[in-house]
Amino acid sequence: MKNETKIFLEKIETAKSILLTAHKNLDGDALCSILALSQLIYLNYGKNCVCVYDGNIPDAFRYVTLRGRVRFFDQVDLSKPFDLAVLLDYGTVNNIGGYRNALDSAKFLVEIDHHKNDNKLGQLCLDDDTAAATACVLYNLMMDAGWKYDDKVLDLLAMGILTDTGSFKYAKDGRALRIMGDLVDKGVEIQKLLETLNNKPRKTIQTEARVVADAEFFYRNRLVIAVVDSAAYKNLDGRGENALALLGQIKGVEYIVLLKEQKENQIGVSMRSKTAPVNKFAEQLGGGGHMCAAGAVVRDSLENVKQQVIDLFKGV
Ligand SMILES: [Mn+2]
Repeated sequence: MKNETKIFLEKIETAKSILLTAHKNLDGDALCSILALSQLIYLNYGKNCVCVYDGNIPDAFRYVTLRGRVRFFDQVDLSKPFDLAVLLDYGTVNNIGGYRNALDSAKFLVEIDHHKNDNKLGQLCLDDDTAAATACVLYNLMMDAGWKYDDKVLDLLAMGILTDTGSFKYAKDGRALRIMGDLVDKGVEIQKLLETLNNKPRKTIQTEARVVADAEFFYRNRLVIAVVDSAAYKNLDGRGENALALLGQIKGVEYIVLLKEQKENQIGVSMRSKTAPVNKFAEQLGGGGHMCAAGAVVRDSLENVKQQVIDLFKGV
């Protein structure tokens, strides 16, 4: 067993109160990693963790197992310092929500992540920035610790991996697939899991379809930009993954950019690419991410941000 794992197990054993959280606006990996770890700690130590989030959880995840266990931070008493806090899948300190004080006041802070981050917050870092998902890091931890698990843990780990890798599109090596192979051998049914996500509001899908229909193409169709204005933004569920995926299916398109007017002068930028690195463009907008999936939030008007993006991709 790794030394870091040993330290983590000791901290769990002695903790009377444990807080689990992740980045703002939970995605599948963040949500499922929180829930899987809470269930592992319950199964192996009989302890109930407090699980909190800030921002939104997409409706599509409503039927994820144990979903009810994670609560909006403002509705939970976080005033008393926790013995142990675990921050999962957070990326950078900018992505931490209103529960930041509870992390700072915790007696011991552990982070479990797969994002590149030069400014780590954890006193103990169980990170692997080469892993395809935090759920992969958690699976390796579970195996290293020799923890017992149940079907819920397996489903949650599988869901985290499936959503964060875009059903393995973003897996850069075979490790995520080998982990999934083991999860399937242990009883996970991928089709059943994916079916639980087909649960989006009608207005979401119809908004995404309209956004796709109105998309604009640049640089010999290499770049496509789709825009969600503030009125349409209310209808989105998650990041507009369907719009990004549909536009990516177009012949000749390499870069897909979705601009979302979250509020006046605050534009969420989601970027995808088929093969070329896109995170370098996101970084120039003050954001970051992975090779083929990145993003940023820019405080400017929709028009200005759109022009910035067009300029940024000049020459591609
Ligand atoms: Mn992740």
